[in-house]
Amino acid sequence: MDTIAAISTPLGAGAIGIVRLSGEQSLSIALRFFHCSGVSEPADVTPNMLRLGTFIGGSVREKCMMVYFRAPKSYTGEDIVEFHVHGGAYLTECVLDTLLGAGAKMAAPGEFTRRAFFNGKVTLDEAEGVARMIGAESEAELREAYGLMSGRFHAAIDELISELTKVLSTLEASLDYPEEMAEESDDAIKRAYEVRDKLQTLLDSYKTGKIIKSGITVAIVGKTNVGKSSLMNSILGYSRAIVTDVHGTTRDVIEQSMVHKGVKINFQDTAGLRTTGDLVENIGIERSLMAARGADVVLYVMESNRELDEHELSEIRGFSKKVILVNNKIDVYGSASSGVNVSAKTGEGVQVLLDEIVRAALGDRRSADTLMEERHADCLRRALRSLNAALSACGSAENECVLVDFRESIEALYEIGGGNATESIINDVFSRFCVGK
Ligand SMILES: Nc1nc2c(ncn2[C@@H]2O[C@H](COP(=O)(O)OP(=O)(O)OP(=O)(O)O)[C@@H](O)[C@H]2O)c(=O)[nH]1
Ligand SMILES: [Mg+2]
Repeated sequence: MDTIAAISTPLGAGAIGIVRLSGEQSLSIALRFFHCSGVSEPADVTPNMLRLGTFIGGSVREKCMMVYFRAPKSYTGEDIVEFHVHGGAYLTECVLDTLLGAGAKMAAPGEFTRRAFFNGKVTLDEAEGVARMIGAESEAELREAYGLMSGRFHAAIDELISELTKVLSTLEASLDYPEEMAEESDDAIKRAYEVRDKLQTLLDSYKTGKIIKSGITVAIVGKTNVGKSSLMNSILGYSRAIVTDVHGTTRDVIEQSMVHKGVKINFQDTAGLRTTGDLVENIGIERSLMAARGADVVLYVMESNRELDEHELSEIRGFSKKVILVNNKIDVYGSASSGVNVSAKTGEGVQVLLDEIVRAALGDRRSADTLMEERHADCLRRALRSLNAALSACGSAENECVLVDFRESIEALYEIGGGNATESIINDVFSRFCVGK
């Protein structure tokens, strides 16, 4: 296999830039340019140790560090060499060009991790965890990415596979001895139902996974002048939206994201709801309603001295979303008996409101695994479909068909780890990586 090379740090000025080689020729290519006392041939290089030396090649004469990881104890499972040079787009590109000129091949996006996968260093889902970790925008997303990358999620899937495999072999054996094994096969089917429930729970968590990835979308709606824009500004800690005492100040949907206790939240401030003949404002109100329908959570803001009227109640029902009633301006009007009491002016109650938003969107999901990848959800849906088909046919005459469905279910679960994933699935996974990873 070719020896590949790439710049593994972001392009641009930085303190350090890392250029990486992977493959059999890594060390011999590297030593053509790296000069360091006591090192003249590959055998002189101790693995896993940074060495200070000089990289001389092309127009580069760079004091830098080099580290060698000997196969198979490396990220890719192959020989790897990294040069840690001064960061800088031009400098790192010169180093890379020099290595490419010496026979290394430019790495494709994700090719280092792809090699790690083919060398059995990571499973496909663990590799996806690596990509997710690199792209994580919040602590919650990072936590789930670690769950994937560390193999915790994989272990949970493996357990389900092994359970279903046991069920399958019991049922296979019982084909030949149906009467003697009646009790065992009943027991196996019971266990298959348990697996089915676990699959369903995992699949249900995908909704949460998607929210963790993209953030909780929160639409702030309510009548004009109740303090929606003030609330958004108070939450963000700066004046993002225009605030005046004129009714109908906000016209467009104003979006801004922030992170609360490790969870990304995307706020949308909207035009106040009222009947008006103003063409522009009416378009704004239409957009407010659309935002409310599309959000994960709706904050329905009103002044704390008011109760919801019939019209508002039916409007809220129409959102068919999780709605949190927010009573604003408690600094003037005092607290109300239901909903969350806040003052956008003083900031009172805002942290409680943020906690409430996270709870409403994600519930209590401390211990369970959360499904994060569409590919995994697709595999689980297929596994579940086949398992359901198998279970509903159990007991009927066509036992062979039941076994086929059980096998299909197991196959779909195997696909998560990449064991039997097709070339195009694997290509798709790695195409989402950056070059150099
Ligand atoms: N005392 C007090 N005044 C507030 C509070 N929140 C908002 N206001 C005032 O209420 C008025 C309207 O505030 P906005 O934030 O513009 O209200 P809005 O709901 O965005 O209004 P529209 O954009 O017109 O729909 C402004 O004069 C704010 O200063 C609060 O918590 N306490
Ligand atoms: Mg406003």
